[in-house]
Amino acid sequence: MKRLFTDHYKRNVIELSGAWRFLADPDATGESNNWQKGLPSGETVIVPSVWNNELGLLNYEGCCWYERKFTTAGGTLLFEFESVMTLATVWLDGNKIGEHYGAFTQFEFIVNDVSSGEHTIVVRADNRIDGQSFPQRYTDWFNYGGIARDAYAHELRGISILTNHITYELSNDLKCATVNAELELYNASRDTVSSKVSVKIGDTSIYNESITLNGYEKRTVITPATVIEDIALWDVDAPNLYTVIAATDTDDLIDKIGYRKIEVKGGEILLNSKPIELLGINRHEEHPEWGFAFPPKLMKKDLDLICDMGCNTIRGSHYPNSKIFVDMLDERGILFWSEIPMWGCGFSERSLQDPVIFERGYSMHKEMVKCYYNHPSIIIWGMHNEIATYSECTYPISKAWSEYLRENGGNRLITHASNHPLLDNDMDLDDIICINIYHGWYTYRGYDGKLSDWDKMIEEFRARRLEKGWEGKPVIMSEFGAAALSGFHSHFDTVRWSEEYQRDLLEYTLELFHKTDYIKGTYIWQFCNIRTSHAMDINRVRYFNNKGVLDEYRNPKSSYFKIKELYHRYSGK
Ligand code: ADA
Repeated sequence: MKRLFTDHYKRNVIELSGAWRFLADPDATGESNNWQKGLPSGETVIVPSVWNNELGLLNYEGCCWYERKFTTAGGTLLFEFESVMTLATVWLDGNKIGEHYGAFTQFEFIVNDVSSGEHTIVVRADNRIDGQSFPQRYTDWFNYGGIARDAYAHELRGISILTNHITYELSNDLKCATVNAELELYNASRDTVSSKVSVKIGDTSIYNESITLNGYEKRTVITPATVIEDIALWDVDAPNLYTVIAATDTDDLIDKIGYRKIEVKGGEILLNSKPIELLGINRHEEHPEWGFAFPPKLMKKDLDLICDMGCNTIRGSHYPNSKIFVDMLDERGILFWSEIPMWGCGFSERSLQDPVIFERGYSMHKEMVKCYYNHPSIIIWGMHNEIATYSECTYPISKAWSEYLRENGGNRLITHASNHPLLDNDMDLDDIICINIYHGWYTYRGYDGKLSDWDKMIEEFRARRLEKGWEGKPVIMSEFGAAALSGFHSHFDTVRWSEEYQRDLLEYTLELFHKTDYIKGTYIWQFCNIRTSHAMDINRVRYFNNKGVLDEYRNPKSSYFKIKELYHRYSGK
């Protein structure tokens, strides 16, 4: 996995990024023509990448095939894919080894008894959208296709460590942590194997035992609780991290954790027992040249800009971001909201009742928790965005998912982003209430289409909170904003699409939210312009969502400097 640090010293990991042979399959006949055994032709592409940025393939939606060779010492191989858009089927030497649905969560397949020498791996990526796709056709981002993040083949030897989740409880004074590790072990051998298994956090050893596993046995081990004294907390101003080393005789897995506590009390969000105002922005991990195959160098640049604006948090709208980006957030003390790509307006009430949609979303939540569990920066799990939470059909979904996340997701706040706050039933299930509204840009029934609609809405929602008994739940304005075309200026503050209109709308809303007693955070829509789907033809000039405070090449619009002034003033930094 691509990390900011080395995650294996003992294990040999073969990089599968780089040159692959590539062939589009518009009729989806590749499998019946045995392409899984080898492509009949093809051109060289560089993985990770999305095919839409290749000449002639901008709007291609369908299957594409990838093939490459690699050499291994053999034995058990764990194939790891960080992101394939959207349905991935993988063959090794012509034999199918697995299939995975979902563009933004990583997956693995284990294959035993691989011979030493050269092998061929073939991947079919299929980004076609149908009635059960997740997300659906109508989304406000582009439906890219391809192997969009890195891929690896891990050579597993003897007792190997598949995952290591660190769970901890902090003492009331936040000085001690009671810690345990949950290790998923796998014996990558046909024979019974014994090995020492150890876990160390910083300088403290929390586990050191012998374990025996039968051939190819998988076992979960939960280590007994260990109390660690005098911990240095992870916080926005002091993002202290501890290295966690889990090791067996033949394998290891290195990760980082940070000790912090996030909770909600009396309508406040408390980070390490202190109230915090979330000063945030929504960000897509997207660029016109790379699409969703976003290079780490640019992630750092985006983060530099976001920090320069004075943000202390980012919403990873609308899907799990690259792991290495979340590493950067851990290192820099930026709080993160991670969610799955359930972009509501696209899901009809009928599709919300489809068990396939439910299961797809559920497994995306499970994969998100599995992959990102240890990151201290993630303080919010987002269940979904703008689904029909005014109708009764969504409650069972939100109930099941919130229960899963509460039980398995570590110390995080649970929420969903709602665009009908006065009718929403599922807010009962949330720790924080998150509202997406665009007064001053879109027109809503019962409002005048003016900026002053905000003042009305804030008072209406105050009444709704009281009526529903939600006073204990902090409210976050999770989306608001306006589009602006870079370089388009106007003397008149009513001229839409101008940089001035966007800047003034953001100033008005930010100032209003900051002084409203029950609002505890803001996520501006959005960091930069993004390419969007052709299904979104209204209001999407150039087929871009132009609500970025920077353009798609990261050049600032006027609002960038206004946000910088306001966010720095609010945080006093
Ligand atoms: C929604 C949605 C965003 C974006 C935004 C907009 O609230 O969640 O993804 O589409 O509206 O720009 O209209």
